[in-house]
Amino acid sequence: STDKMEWWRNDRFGMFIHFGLYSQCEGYWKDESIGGIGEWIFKHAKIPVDEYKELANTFTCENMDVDAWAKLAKESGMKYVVITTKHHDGFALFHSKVNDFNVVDATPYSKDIIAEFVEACRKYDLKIGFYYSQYQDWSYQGAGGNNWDKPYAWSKEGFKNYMDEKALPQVRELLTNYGKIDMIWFDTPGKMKKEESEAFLNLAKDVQPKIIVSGRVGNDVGDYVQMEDNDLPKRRPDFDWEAPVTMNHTWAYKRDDHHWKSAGYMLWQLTYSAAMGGNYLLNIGPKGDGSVPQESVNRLKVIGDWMKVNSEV
Ligand code: JFZ
Repeated sequence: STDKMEWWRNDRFGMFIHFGLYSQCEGYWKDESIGGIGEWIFKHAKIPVDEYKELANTFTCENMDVDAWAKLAKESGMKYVVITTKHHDGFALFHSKVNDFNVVDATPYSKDIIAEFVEACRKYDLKIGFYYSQYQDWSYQGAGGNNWDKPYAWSKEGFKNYMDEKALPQVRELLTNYGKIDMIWFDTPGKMKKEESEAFLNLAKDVQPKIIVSGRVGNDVGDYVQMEDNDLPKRRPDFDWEAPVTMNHTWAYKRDDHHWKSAGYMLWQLTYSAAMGGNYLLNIGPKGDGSVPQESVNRLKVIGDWMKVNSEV
């Protein structure tokens, strides 16, 4: 059918951006190196919620240039972007009227990064995807994933309250205030029930009828399948799929992670994904100041040069 998936099946290559308060930590908490992926430091270092929230006070983004992020995606041959509007820590990169743990109300930067980025994406004609952690929210009492810090623990009633008071209203804000949005990238559905996944799906489709909803909205109600992170299928699947992939071993920036994939390997992954009928969503993790690691820029330059020669532009 000539459906809303058409552009997505044609474009095949996107940029994932993991950026938030955690980016400032670079994998360290109080001079101690913390294991695991960078955006999970809140959890992995067992940081008390109030202390974690203080990271907002230093979020100045002094070397951030969202136009440069979008330009980098464009010049790399990418056709769409997916940015973390709110990751599991609960901090929003956009202005939210329903929760003040957001970039405008809580940080010295005080401007809506999502609004700025959306504008840049339109300038470079990139399709726009919003990552939103609908289940896990480690700074909101009762939300998913909260099991180390008792007062914040997940509960049935707590989760309903979180959905009604924060998650659904924020998804509505995201899909109402920024014009046409092409994709919403939900993640880690955890213990969500089918009705709950459907509440997110239905809201998204009500506000943006042509939006593509990721499979991790949960309970198999999304529009396509997200492969396990960094995993490519052995055989050609008979469904729409996308592989989210890191350039090293973390999504958010970690200063000590030097295990970079080569540009050649990533080009192989991209072409292999396209040949297998799927999309390749390649991640960058800007540093806490907003600048893109040089290692990522260098690799994307090689990929972009190859794309210019080998694809129709
Ligand atoms: C999730 C997040 O927890 C992580 O921080 C990052 O944003 C990543 C893109 O998504 O992590 C996952 C989600 C699903 C799987 C693995 C990691 N999976 O299905 O294998």
